[in-house]
Amino acid sequence: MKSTTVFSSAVLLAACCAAGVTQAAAITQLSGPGDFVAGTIIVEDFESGTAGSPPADTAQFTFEATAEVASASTWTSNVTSSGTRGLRELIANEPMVILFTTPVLEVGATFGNDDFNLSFDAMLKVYDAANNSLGSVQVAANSNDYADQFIGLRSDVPISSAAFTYERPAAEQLSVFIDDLRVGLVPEPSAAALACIAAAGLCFPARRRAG
Ligand SMILES: [Ca+2]
Ligand SMILES: [Ca+2]
Ligand SMILES: [Ca+2]
Repeated sequence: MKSTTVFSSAVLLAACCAAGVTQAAAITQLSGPGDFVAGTIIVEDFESGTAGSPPADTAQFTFEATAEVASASTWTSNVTSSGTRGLRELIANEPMVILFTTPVLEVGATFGNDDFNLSFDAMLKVYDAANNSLGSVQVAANSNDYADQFIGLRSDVPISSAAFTYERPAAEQLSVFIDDLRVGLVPEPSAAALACIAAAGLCFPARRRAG
């Protein structure tokens, strides 16, 4: 049984190498904010910004120069998941890229500005610290022009940046609009684990004695 497993793994590895497959993260799509399980969750609701002005970077989030705080009354028929404002990408056809100061394992947001008569997917793509793609998820926009849908994911590899984008050319010139940007941080080692690492010379002899 064991030799069969080893053989299968070897065959799989050889097949992957032959096909040039890059090892990507395991990505799980999240259906809403309630799916987040991280111990530390940070949410930006964009309510402290001024509509029509660039958002202020926060301790966790760095925004692009082409991002602006946007009024829901202008961009999403006055419907968004919090308050009266969200974040809009100024350049149509461009993704909304957000950098994370502390790496995360979960990311998501409400999206909208999905005007009538257009049928397209919203996409969320995530990247590691070296800007390698870790994977993506997509959601079909309901095209009611409300920011009333969620897109999010969980990765088993730390995420350093995320890009929200609309499928082109189907989305034509629609600007990406997001609200309630939510991330779940990579858990820090527990105090007990840190103490054990710091005192490894003490921990391991103790384990041997116990065994
Ligand atoms: Ca709109
Ligand atoms: Ca808001
Ligand atoms: Ca919508």
